[in-house]
Amino acid sequence: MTTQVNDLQEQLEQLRSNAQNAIAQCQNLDDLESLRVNYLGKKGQLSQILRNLGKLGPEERPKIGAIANEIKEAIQNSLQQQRETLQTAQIEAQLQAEALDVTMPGVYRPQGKIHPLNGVIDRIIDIFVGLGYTVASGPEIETDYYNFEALNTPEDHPARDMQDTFYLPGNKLLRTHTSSVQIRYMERHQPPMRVVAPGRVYRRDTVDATHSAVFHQVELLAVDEGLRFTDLKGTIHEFLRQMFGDLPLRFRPSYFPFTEPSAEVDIQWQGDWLEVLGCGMVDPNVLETVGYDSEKYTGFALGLGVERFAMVLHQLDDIRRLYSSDLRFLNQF
Ligand code: 2NM
Repeated sequence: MTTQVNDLQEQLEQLRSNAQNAIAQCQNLDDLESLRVNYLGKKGQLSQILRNLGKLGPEERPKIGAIANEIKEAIQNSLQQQRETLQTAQIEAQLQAEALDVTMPGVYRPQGKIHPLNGVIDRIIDIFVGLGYTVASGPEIETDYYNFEALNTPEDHPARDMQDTFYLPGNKLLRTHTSSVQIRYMERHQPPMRVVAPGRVYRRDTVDATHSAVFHQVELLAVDEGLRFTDLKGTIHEFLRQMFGDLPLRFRPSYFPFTEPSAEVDIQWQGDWLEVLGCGMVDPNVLETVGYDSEKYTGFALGLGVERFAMVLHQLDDIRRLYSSDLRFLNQF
């Protein structure tokens, strides 16, 4: 064997040993790639050694070539092995860093919810919307005209008494019912019309377990040709059935200045008759006041107190609970 052969063989062995040491000590994938380029790349150390292959005789060349191939493979294997080791370590580290302790206590996030009164209003409105009604609203500060006069409420009617109404400076008042919204709606729309008006109303009542000076009403109005009391009855039956289920109900004759005939409706609830709403055929005077032809059109209307419904549905014994903003109470709904 020539010295040249021995020389090359030695250089190759040295290269293998250097490369494998460097690879074993390499701690990241970028550096590892640099090592690959340095040892095995086109201008790498192995190529440089093999440049001297030409100086060898024809029978020595294949021998060194075989050794070079073996060493190249060995370095490639070491690179691959170290690459896998580093990749595994990288994934392990990432898993470690992103680990979640699913047994840790959660973070308290207070969450708002619908107030029971609004929940009841939503349910009522949903039923009437399902029956084809449009939702309307109007001002809480009203004039005598919209709250009383247009509603056929004579000057001497008890509802106009100073005791019931909050009067404001400048001939204004706080609406005592949402019927004022119906008048405003009729002024701007022609029959046939179906409208439902939820909202806050005000009465000068002494506050106790069943009375509040501020409460909520839903009033409903339909005006069309040929509407009769049976249409009103059917509407009420369907509404109360959806609201309370199949309960016995009864209509009692009553009086409201804006309806004739008028009735109050009771449901049988836990053994007692319980009044839930007032209703009637809209007085022709009301229709004429907004410019409708009362010979051609008839209307029916109803009004209900939302707090009453909420108290029945949620078994409350004191209306004031609904306004107390006591979270221990509100969180139950
Ligand atoms: C009620 C009872 C009966 C009512 C009447 C009207 C209007 F504007 F059409 F005349 N709106 N609501 C009405 C009728 C309200 O509440 C107990």
